[in-house]
Amino acid sequence: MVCVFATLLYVAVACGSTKPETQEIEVRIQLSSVGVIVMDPDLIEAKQDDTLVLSIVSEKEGMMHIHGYDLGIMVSPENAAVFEFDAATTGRFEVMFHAVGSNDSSHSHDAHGHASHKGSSDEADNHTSHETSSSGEGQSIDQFLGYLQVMPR
Ligand SMILES: [Cu+2]
Repeated sequence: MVCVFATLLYVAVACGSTKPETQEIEVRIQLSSVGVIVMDPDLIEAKQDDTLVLSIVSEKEGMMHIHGYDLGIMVSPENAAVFEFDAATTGRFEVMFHAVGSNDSSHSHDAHGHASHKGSSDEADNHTSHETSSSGEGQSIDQFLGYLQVMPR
């Protein structure tokens, strides 16, 4: 009987030490000397149900995209992006970088503001969604950065 209690106690302690944690990870997205976009670290590791807080500094403007989770984080050289999410699903997920073209996006945003002021809201919505889906044109690059790996707890 004493032995059973001891075992239960041990299990309880073991469980307590593996409860979900918050992991703060600094991620750098850089242009390497050969013009390839790399992520440091190239493997982001977590345990299931951990909360990940990624601070992302990027030398290039674009979207860091975690496939599987389908999370997109806009990153740019001007601002460090902080992105928080729960690693609820286990597995190994590709992290990609989708660069935005070198076209003047701030200008077209101003134009949108004007258009939505004048037109109906329906019209503005259509226009916006079209703009988003056309991001694959010409300049954009899709670059493999690394993996997010979430281990079972
Ligand atoms: Cu993607």
